[in-house]
Amino acid sequence: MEKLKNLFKAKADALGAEIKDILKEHGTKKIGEVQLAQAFQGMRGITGMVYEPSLLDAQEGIRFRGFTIPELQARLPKAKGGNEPLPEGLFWLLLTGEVPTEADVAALSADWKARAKVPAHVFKTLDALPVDAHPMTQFVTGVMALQTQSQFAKQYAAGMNKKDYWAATYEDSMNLIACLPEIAAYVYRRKYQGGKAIASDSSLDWAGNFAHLLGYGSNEGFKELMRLYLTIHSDHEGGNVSAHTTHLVGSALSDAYLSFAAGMNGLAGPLHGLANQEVIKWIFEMQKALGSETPSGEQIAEYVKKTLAEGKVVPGYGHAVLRKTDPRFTAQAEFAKKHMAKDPLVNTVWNIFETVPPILQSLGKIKNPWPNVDAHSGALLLHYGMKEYDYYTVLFGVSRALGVLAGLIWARGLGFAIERPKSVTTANVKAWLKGEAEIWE
Ligand code: HAX
Repeated sequence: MEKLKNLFKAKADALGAEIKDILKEHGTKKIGEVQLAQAFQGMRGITGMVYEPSLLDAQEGIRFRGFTIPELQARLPKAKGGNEPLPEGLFWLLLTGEVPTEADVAALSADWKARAKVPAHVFKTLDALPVDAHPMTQFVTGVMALQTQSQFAKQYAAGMNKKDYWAATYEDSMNLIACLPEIAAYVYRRKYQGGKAIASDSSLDWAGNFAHLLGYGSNEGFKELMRLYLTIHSDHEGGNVSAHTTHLVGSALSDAYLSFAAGMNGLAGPLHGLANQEVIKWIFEMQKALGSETPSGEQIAEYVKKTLAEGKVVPGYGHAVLRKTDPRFTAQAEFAKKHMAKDPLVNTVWNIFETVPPILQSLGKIKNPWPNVDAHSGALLLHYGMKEYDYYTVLFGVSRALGVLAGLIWARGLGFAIERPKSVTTANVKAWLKGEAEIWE
């Protein structure tokens, strides 16, 4: 895959030179100011990092190198007979900013197939875990076991020139992405299918083969869903927990495996990626409590109020940056309208969408009452028979690799510094407010 590697290098050299000039002329220019509340409340709204693959607009949603999801669906190459974009094309776009040709995507697909060599010790490591360990624990353990293959770690130990960091990170990232479907599918087959692993099908694309490895190889609808799913979950700019963690850990020159595993531990939190399992769990609990598979709007409203009264969040709703319905929710709703418009669970998801936002809005404190990506994904997976909802975040994780590893290659390509923001203590803040001390900078 020399074309992609060389294209990235040319882009990184050009942007690196531009950044040097920008900083020389404008390096002291302020891009914001930090309020005390932001320091105490999750650094919301502080612009404090540069991340190349994607950008989130609070009103419009995610832009992958400037493209919306419908634009990706129209422009990226597709599988033969398919309508959804191939994630290989999305990765090419995230890494280079250029829309790849069909031939580029076919070559990348072939390259990942050739790199998909998971050593036996990774599976043995997974086998050492209790089978009931959470799938995200198993997934991250598999990634950590694969870290033995890191070229970056080996080359660094041998004395690598900093000019070569990007190339070693590129190789590690490509190898890791290539191996993730096998590791993720092994976790699924081990936990839910009695350990009967399936061999890769070399005729399939990355997402199609992942569907096949999971055991859905004869289901064309599920393969198409995987192509869309793995494309739209890939990236959401740099500040979210999984992307920022990968970036932060990578800034210490931890290799791609260590950095990605760290990001995945963040994705496994219920306020982030685990929300996709929480949504389905919450819907199932609601159906049970109400004694109905298709509760009415009034019944849903009562159950939402009960959830809030118990001091819990309504999973799948709200966002730290977005202030509108997530276009990733809309893309999944469109897919459902096309392929499963009468599915009762999908219709319940749509009823919840009608019911929840006004209730959350009425509380007055929630900044975004609209659904996010996780509100819809589980219903699509269940339609095709994937009922093991505690596995869903692993699917998200496989997809997220495409974005955060493209971001990591860029960070090493641009030679970004180790991240180290300043913290203060509340005692320091109190003394500063009384005029008795400086805020240390
Ligand atoms: N249900 C109930 N309360 C909610 C809520 C929801 N869906 N969303 C926000 N709130 C509450 C917050 O908990 C907070 O309450 P307190 O003041 O009592 O602490 C208040 O409303 C203000 O929060 P906010 O400023 O609107 O939201 P945050 O930026 O703090 O948090 C979250 C953003 C996504 C974490 C939040 O909306 C949430 O918890 N949503 C439910 C979980 C979820 O769907 N997470 C997935 C998000 C998308 C993602 O990362 N996917 O991977």
